[in-house]
Amino acid sequence: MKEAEPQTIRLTDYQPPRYRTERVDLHVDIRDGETTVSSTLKVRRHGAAGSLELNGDGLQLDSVSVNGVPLSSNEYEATPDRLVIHDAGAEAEIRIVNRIHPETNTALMGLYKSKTMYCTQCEAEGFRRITYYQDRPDVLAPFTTTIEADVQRYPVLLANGNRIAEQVTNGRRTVTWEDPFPKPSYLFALVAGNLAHIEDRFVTMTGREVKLFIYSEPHNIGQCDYAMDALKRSMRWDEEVFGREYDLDIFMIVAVEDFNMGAMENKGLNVFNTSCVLASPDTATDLAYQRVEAVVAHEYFHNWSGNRVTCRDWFQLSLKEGFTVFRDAEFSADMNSRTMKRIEDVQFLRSVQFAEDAGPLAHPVRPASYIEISNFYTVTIYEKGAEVVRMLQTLLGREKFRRGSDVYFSLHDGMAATTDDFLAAMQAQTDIDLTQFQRWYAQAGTPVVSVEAREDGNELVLQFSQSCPATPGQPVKEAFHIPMLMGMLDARGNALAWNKLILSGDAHTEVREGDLLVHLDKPTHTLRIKGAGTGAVPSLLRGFSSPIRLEMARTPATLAILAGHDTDGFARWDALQSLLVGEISRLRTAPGDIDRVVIEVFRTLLDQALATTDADTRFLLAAMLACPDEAYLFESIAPVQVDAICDARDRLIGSLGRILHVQWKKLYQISQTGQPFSPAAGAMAQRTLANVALGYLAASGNAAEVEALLVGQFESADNLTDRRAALVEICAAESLSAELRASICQRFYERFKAEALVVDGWFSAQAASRLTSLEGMKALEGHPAFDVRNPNKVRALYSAFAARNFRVFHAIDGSGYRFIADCVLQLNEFNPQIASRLTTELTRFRRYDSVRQRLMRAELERIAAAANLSRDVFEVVTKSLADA
Ligand code: B3K
Ligand code: ZN
Repeated sequence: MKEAEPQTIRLTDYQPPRYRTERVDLHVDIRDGETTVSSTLKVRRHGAAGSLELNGDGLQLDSVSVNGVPLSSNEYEATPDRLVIHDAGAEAEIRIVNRIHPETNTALMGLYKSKTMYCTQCEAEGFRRITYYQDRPDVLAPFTTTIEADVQRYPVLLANGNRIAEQVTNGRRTVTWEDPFPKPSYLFALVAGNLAHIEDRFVTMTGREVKLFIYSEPHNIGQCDYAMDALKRSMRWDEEVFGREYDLDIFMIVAVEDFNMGAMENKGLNVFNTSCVLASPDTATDLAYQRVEAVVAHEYFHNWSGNRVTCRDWFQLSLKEGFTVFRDAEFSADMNSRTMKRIEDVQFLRSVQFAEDAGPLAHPVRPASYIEISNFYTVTIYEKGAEVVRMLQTLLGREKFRRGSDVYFSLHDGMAATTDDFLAAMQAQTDIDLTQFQRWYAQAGTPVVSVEAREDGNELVLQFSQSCPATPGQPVKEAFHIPMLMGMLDARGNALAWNKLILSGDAHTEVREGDLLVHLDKPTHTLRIKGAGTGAVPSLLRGFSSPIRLEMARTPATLAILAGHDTDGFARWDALQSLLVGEISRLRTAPGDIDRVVIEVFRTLLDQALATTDADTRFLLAAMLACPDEAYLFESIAPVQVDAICDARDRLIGSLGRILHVQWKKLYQISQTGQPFSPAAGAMAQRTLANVALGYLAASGNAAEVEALLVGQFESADNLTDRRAALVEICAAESLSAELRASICQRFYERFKAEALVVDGWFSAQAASRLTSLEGMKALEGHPAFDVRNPNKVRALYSAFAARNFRVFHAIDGSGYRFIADCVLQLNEFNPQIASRLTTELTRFRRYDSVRQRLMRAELERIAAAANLSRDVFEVVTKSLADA
């Protein structure tokens, strides 16, 4: 263990800081092997007399003085992790000099070296690895930062704010940056390197000109244009949709190769993982283009939701993350296909967040305690947090929601706020009482809404009941306020208008944009609908109006009506998902053919796909025709029998491929555009559809056909989406010889070995293939391109294996689990955050059979027993093991 007994931090213990920091002046002197940080802090006490306590993490103190007078040893106490000044008086100027070693900083938190450049990552608690400071989000101050470094090797020196001075003396360049906006230390950033850049400009809604820069290492600069375009679109969109204008005169993005996550919203100086900036047709898939667009927007949007209004403490993390994910999702929906974006987000939420909510690490959107805050950058805080914001928009309606957002920003500008403040700003706009809604922030777990439908004379009666499973520390849940959007179809699938139907029952309802909004706020509700006719079909949870599991017995025929006819695209997709999950579940134990209903729905959808040229429709049909992935099936079918579910899924895909072979072929052919690559939605939709067809054809053709198809696409593709889709199929195609698979892999590697991100995709395509055994994994681990110190490589190899190579990871002899546990132990030595992330792959044991449960737990126990366990990994393993 890092510290003797890791402390639990609790929301109920929150105390405001004793001292405010009014100014920060930093001087960072970068030299080979050692960097010296001099920090001048103007502090003022507001509260009772007492010591000034500053956080550190592995620091080496040189000197500390107060108001120009060096402190003697009895006036302060310093360790690498803490500096306490016993009496700093009512106001003081504190000067601290300390040394750090970025070159050996492998945790990638604080100031570290990535390839040839120096960069920082401070959220959540990395600033304390740079200098002693009150490293907490409710201490806000304007910063001035001076960086000094060798002029030849580090000609570009960047920090937050506007550049105010620059000079070169004796081969050293010194640049000073001033950030006038008070900010918490987690938003601090600096970069030093020999970087290339592209430049552009943006004129804001009030006519101010902002200079835009994207920096990267010189060999990557040709791949930054798409990110710049996305940045300008984000800036305009935030003005138009949320009324938010950018505030500084300059906005910079820097692309870094070694980065623990996607990107970071430091004020005026966003630092990005290269994977979220770089894009070119040959080196980025459509998914990567979309991710670049979304992450550029997300970090930019943080300038208001996170930076101008920040979090009071880390329990409020979802205040900025949930809201900003909601904002970036709306942006992506406006830029591309709204339905497609919603489907993708729900898919992710259901397979990853629902699993978290059902496992030992379940926590509320506003957690009540943590050991290591880095462990709380979770799908619950981000994605479920965004769903909570979306529900508020559904409840209030768009207009009032926007007013609430305006009020929130103006009331809390320049301050640190809480989720309660956000809710209060929304409450002020509506008569709906949001008191109960607050439970979405406080209670963990995914609510289940069961619906029973029956016809009673000429009425359709819907009986709703809600419940929520126990989660760690929360055995009993109180009812949530669940907004349920619904539509009605008659027995033939025609839409029925709510104003023609007569409603009664005990649920409060209102009509919203054509849908019925039902407020489910009690354990049970009854809704009676008159006038829909016999056999009418309710379309529930339209647009996925709340993050719940819907349980309702529906026949394949009913689901087929919804999938074929519903006017809500999301609901069509969702109905088909239910139909397919049901079918796969049935096929696990039934040897016979697949259900005719499924085949007929697919036949109809394929006909529709062949007939349309509309991008939105193509996206929707591509999503519908794709079989639910294993992660979602594991979430939906209990108990999880890994092999049986994977086999049943393969059987379904193979059968649909064979039975509808002619249509798949036609669809594949007409989807070949013959046009040069474009990242526009229309072309993307076409590629998506073609590659869905490719998957079915690869699963069903004879060996020669499959080889011709896959190798043909692999060779002729003019973009990475198509080439990689072929590679993925080739890696998984049992009908191809091992030699052929290996030689294609080798050719791919030879062609792209200079492109680190493409090589990442090459690693993950192999790691996720069922044909890659543990020996194969070890060979990849030993490949010269693999680098365990680079988080992107770790994710590409280990996480892809654990999260997607279901059969090998879950091998019944426990070898897959052992392999990942060994990786965790190795990573724990130098990068706790990445180690901790990988550990979570072993924590969902409860849903597997007893043999696998035992094997997974044994590996967690082995990790728990290791010496030098980081706080990050410690928290994950102990919480998981406690939840037997
Ligand atoms: N706020 C950062 C995440 C920081 C993670 C720290 N372990 C990126 C983002 O959500 O925009
Ligand atoms: Zn964020």
